[in-house]
Amino acid sequence: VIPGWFSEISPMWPGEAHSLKVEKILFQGKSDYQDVMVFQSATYGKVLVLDGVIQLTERDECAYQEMITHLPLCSIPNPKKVLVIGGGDGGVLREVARHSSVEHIDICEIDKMVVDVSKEYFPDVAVGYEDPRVTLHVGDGVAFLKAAQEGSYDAVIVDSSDPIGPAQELFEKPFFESVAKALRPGGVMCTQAESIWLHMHIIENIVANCRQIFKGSVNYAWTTVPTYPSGVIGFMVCSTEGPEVDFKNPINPIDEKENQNTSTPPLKFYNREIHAAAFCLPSFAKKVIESK
Ligand code: AAT
Repeated sequence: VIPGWFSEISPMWPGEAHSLKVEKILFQGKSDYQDVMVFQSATYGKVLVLDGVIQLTERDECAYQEMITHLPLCSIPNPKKVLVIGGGDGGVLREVARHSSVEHIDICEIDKMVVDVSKEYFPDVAVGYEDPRVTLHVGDGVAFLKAAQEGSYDAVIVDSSDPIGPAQELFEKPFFESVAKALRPGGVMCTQAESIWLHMHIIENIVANCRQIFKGSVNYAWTTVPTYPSGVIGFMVCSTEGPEVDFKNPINPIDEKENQNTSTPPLKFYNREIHAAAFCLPSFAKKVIESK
């Protein structure tokens, strides 16, 4: 550990730890679920850390939040009802709100402290909560989905932390079953699905489960996020049986209508080309994912 630097050490990426130089620690607390910390970094703006793991930095959050949201929402016509699991910082809400067809956004975040801290330290991210279409539910995403009305959502976005801690069940088969149930026919799910460099065993397991559960289409996509372990993160992008969804050819582009909501700054990362490219996999990952 280098004095004055934050190092992200976890058994989920043994033998390596990305470090950021700390200018100032702004918040440190312990919620019912996890340790919560915010610090000012020298080069990535403010950083939100849960249980020692980086959740977002001001500089690169756009890559993750835009991709996890627009990969599913730009792939279906007129999404109206959207559910976000996790994502207490509000960044995914900010992105969902860009879609003018959306009428209602539920978010179920387990940890109220994440919501409060984000509103205080990350106003450009938590701005998502200001949209009148948003309803916040504080609770466990697993329980929320079990109780959700069948077939009621066009899209479910699972912006979840890693499977050590409160998010563990969000990577398990029963959870994916309740996501599929809560979606309308031809509805879409996009879920945080870790790194092809570090977690092929976790990815294999998610893909195998999703192939059994999602009878529409099952895909893995990925993007670069410099402050996530290995610098990349992936998404499981699936649809239920019903109207076919071709994720690789987005039919609901956002590029042209991005400035509709003038209180939100324009997209920084997502565009049509990067959407299609996100589904191209390196050979080693392609082999494993296609064999499942
Ligand atoms: N958008 C920032 C990126 C995240 S945040 C993940 C959120 O999921 C956290 O706010 C956490 O409190 C919440 N969460 C964890 N478990 C649950 C649960 N069971 N139900 C509801 N919300 C939950 C993800 C960062 C990925 C990091 C990659 N290394």
